[in-house]
Amino acid sequence: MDWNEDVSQEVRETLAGHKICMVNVMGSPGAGKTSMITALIGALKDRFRIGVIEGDIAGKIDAERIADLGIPTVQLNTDGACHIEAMSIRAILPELPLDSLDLIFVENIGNLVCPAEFRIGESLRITLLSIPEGDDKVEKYPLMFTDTDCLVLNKYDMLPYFDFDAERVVANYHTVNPGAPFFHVNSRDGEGVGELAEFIAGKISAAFGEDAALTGDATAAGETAPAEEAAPADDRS
Ligand SMILES: Nc1nc2c(ncn2[C@@H]2O[C@H](COP(=O)(O)OP(=O)(O)OP(=O)(O)O)[C@@H](O)[C@H]2O)c(=O)[nH]1
Ligand SMILES: [Mg+2]
Repeated sequence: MDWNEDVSQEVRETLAGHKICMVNVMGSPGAGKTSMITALIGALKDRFRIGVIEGDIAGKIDAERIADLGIPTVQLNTDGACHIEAMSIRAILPELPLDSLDLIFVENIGNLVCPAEFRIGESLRITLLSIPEGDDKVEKYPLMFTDTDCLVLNKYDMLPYFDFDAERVVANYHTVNPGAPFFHVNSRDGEGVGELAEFIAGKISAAFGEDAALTGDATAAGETAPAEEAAPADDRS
């Protein structure tokens, strides 16, 4: 773990040297990680040059989905490991055009346990929880919700069909991660993705200055409020 921390710091410094923000996307299998990254690419691609590292135990289905969008994408197969380690990111980074990127999304391996334990050089962590997974996950897998920068409640369009108490989830999340932002998102039709995109844009401009944005107004993005001011948890429209 100590060694992973050292390599993670090295990756962070490499990325900072290129003024790249790396976002570590974590969540269960099928929570909608690839769908959310796809939606965020749509929302951010005119402002930032985006690359993607697709983590999967096997196969390259998700990498092909993202590459089809014309985004520089590399597949990282862990051959059985349940998480990505910093060493793997360090090894695969040269396969991306680092001089022509501002933002890299890393889709971590689908699970709510080990990915949270390993830093990979990211500047921002996003934890996804989708409505069909159930509203008890923060209590059962607290580290995933403690050691993150924001929570995305994905598949929010499914709220009317599941016995999911969103207020309970947010209350539990704020018990382990006080004041941290959260977003209600439907990655399939894009609802809520704009607010999340502005949150990310604000983090990039805070880290690298307004110049980090190619064409957008990063200052305005930085002022955008996170989900505490977005749709209330009981808004099922
Ligand atoms: N209704 C609804 N379906 C969604 C949403 N987001 C994703 N899906 C669907 O959920 C399924 C899984 O989505 P993916 O994006 O592949 O999930 P993933 O987390 O990348 O899955 P793995 O890579 O296998 O861990 C797909 O059928 C998506 O169309 C959403 O917001 N609403
Ligand atoms: Mg995926």
